[in-house]
Amino acid sequence: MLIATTHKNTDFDGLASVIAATLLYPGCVGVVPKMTNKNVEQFLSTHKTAFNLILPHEVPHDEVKKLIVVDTNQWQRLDRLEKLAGRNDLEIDLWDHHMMGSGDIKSSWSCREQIGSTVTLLVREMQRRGMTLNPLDSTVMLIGLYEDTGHLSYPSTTGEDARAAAYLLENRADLNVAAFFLNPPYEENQKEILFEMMKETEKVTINGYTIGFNCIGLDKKVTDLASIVNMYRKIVNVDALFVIFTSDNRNTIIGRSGTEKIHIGAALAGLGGGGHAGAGSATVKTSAMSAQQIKEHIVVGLTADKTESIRISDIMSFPVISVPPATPMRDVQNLMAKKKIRGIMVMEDDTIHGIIVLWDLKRVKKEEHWDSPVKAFMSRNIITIEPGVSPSIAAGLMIENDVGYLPVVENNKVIGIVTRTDILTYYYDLLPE
Ligand SMILES: [Mn+2]
Repeated sequence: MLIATTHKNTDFDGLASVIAATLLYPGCVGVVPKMTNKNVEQFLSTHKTAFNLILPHEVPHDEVKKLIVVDTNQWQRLDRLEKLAGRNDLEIDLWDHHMMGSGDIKSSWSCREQIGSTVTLLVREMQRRGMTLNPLDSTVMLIGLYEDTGHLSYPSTTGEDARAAAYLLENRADLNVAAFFLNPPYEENQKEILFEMMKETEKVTINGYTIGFNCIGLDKKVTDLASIVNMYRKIVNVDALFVIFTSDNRNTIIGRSGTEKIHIGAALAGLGGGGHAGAGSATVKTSAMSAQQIKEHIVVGLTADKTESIRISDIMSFPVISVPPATPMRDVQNLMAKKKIRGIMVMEDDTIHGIIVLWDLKRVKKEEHWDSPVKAFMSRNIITIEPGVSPSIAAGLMIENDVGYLPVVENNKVIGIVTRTDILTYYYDLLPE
């Protein structure tokens, strides 16, 4: 017997990948954990019989010759399949897009890639084989793909995800059905949690990013906390949000990030959890750590994280060309042309007076103005920056102050200059080889 299964608290990516496996492997039966996310449960209640699916207690363990695991690589996240963990004769195929954390499933074959959703990997294989799908299969796979990639908008989304989505749409995936299951209405107790979070959010700045923390006590079970956290992160407008939900004996930490620079999965790996750059979770017993300790643990981890290890000093231009304030505009123009530079600092004895850029030369309308001193045309709005800060902070300063150039100052000396172009080049990875 050949079975395919996924993690407990199954999301649509997990379910869709199981269904995809039943289509890719002839004779394969899908095993869906008993506990699934609310929207998956709702979907299964009406669609279950359309797929080749069974529940964990229905698996005849001894007959299983091959196991296909999708969307996780940990035995403990599977539902009631411990008996299979110790079997040497069991063949295991693994399909997963979780690259962080230590998986303990030893596969005979695997397809693991950093990609928006696991189902993308399986859909790609279907496309390779030239398979034709029915609208129902296409729809559930599209829901899984959209859920994990935020409709192809999360930073983890790749071209492969978009290609897979295109293939599913060509195979008549139904966007109305997808929209229905992807946007479930909020329930009363979910709203209560949201209002509770709004009362107070602690904000901490780490490496230039704003991180929000909430600690919420739960006295009853609330479904789909993750989507509440996701929504609230946008409401409070923080780069990343961690909410620690405390119930009787355990803390459930759910994190969401809006920037790849704050990797939620990595931040929660130290607490025994995991996830992606954009989303992750962890569970810690209250006897092991208080909510406050968990928060401190995350802060320390993020502070030490040097994901954005590039500093302004790495991308700035130097040495800085400067002229004294009395320099005639004609000389400034010649210097720019000769040195092929777009900006010149106006300085006297290490003191910055201003900056003159190529654009300012357009303001020279009359011929005699070329004899005027540069100080008459220079811009005096100078915002400086230190060499050790990150490009994202520099970008923020430029936007805030509407300047295109930031002199880089160390020990009161200008050691370089960073321009809008430098920042964009860095962000879009267009640095010359
Ligand atoms: Mn997934």
